[in-house]
Amino acid sequence: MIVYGTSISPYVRKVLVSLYEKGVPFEHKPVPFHADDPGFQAASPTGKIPALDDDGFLLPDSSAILHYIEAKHPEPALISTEAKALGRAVWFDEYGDTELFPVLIIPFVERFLKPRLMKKECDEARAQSTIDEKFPPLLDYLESQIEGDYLVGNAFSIADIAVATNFHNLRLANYEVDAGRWPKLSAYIKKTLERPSFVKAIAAAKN
Ligand SMILES: N[C@@H](CCC(=O)N[C@@H](CS)C(=O)NCC(=O)O)C(=O)O
Repeated sequence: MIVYGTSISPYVRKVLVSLYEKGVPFEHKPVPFHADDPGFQAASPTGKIPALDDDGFLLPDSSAILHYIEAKHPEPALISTEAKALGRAVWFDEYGDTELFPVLIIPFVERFLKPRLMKKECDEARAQSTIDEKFPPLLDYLESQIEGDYLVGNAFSIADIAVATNFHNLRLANYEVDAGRWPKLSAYIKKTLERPSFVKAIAAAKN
């Protein structure tokens, strides 16, 4: 099994965390998006990362890949089959990808990606106004959804993967969730990013 995509990407990190949680061996090819690697291009029709090649079976998209991995390697379960838990897991995966990512990625792009990797100037005003104006409703909602250690029931799931992955990029942007304003979320993110699967996936970006 080959996973394409650098794990600096929150979406690629989702796939690596899932595979580490399940103990599935894989080869990691940490290509950037739109890389000209022919294997990657065949697996990713959009040029986006991640993409998967499982013995010739090609699949793009982090959510599609997570569901594929779940069906092929059901243990330990990262998606419950119980109706409500399943519904919530799919919802938070979607929420992480389409609501959190486009907003939470902005400080990372401005403060980390542009100066370090793109050799461009950071637009700090854009980063700060996003944090001040766009973050609060998203973080308020997450704070309201956390009761225990996990977003869905009593088990770690794709919901936790898809939400927490975005917060590692924020750390790289020198942003930490304010524990005074969002105490449950702050503790939850810290604990989730300390899981061995996240630690390994984060370390993979440094290779
Ligand atoms: N829905 C896709 C989104 C993947 C995605 O947008 N990846 C970004 C990197 S973080 C990318 O490849 N961007 C390049 C582009 O948008 O053309 C998934 O879940 O895998």
